[in-house]
Amino acid sequence: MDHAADAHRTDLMTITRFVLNEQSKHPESRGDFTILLSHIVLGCKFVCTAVNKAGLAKLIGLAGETNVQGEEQKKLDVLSNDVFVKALISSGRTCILVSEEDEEATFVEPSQRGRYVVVFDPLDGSSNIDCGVSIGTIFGIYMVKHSNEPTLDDVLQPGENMVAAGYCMYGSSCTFVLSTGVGVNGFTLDPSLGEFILTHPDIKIPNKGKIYSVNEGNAKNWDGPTAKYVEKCKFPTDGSSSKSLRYIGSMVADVHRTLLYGGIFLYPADKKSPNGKLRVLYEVFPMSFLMERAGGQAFTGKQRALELVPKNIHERSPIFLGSYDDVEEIKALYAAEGKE
Ligand code: FDP
Repeated sequence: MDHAADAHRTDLMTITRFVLNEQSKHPESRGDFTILLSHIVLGCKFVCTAVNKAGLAKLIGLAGETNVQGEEQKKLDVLSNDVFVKALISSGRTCILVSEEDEEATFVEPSQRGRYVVVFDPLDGSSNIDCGVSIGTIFGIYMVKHSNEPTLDDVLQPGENMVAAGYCMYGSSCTFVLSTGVGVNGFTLDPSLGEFILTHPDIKIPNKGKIYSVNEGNAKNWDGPTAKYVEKCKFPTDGSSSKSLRYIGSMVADVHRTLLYGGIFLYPADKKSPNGKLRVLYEVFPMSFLMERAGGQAFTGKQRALELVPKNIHERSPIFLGSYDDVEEIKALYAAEGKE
């Protein structure tokens, strides 16, 4: 990218203009997706501002409530959830919402109902809020199957049925990464304009990377293939260089780095958590969707992640995602274990 030219750029590709351009390729489109996305973008801008002001406004700290996973909720989690739920319902384009923060799915009342199901984690990486480390919002969008009478069946669809997925990272800059099914594009918030501008067109993950990303503190409880894989990252036997370890502990930030630089992000199963930690609908699926669309892979230890069919809305799954060749290696280790 030519940064000198960027500084003088006058023809700005905002996210709205980008999605409208995409929409114009589908003459039958009614613009519903563009409207829905503009409400998600608004939610992200609001949360970005709140995250930036959190230290000042004393928004950080416990809100005195516990979320459905038994974690203490922070004020920013509560605020972000409220903002997204309201923004999504008021778009008039949603019929079911599933949020990490709400035990039950929200069924939008018929007068405000649209055709989309949105699954989201309004503020992922909450243990990083208090120290100002990057956190983010993750979302996935499905088309409802039964528009007259939406049911949980409309939510419990495999990830490959998603029509779009993305995340917004609240870091040193605010970055919105989106795939509407073909390709992955990244937009950076220009705070002076209040607009997301296309800065990372057509992101492709390198086929192989030099970084692995995992919470090694759980190593004593890992299964054989995960332990062997991480050992290979550190002590390769094929003459290649060792990989570097980078782990922020904030899925959006760890996945964003993996997408741009290549490598692998792992949150495996272990003896204490046989299903891993990350949630299928609003963490594993959207990130797997983006990885595949960028040329990478996502694997659960048993199957392609996007083929999973969740049985409940807060289900968890182990996940290995990132560069194509790196994920291929962990797949081979699981396949070899299956033959033993
Ligand atoms: P957090 O618990 O801080 O909300 O989904 C939760 C998540 O963060 C992910 O963002 C992150 O990748 C993972 O958990 C970190 O878990 P560990 O602390 O167990 O490594």
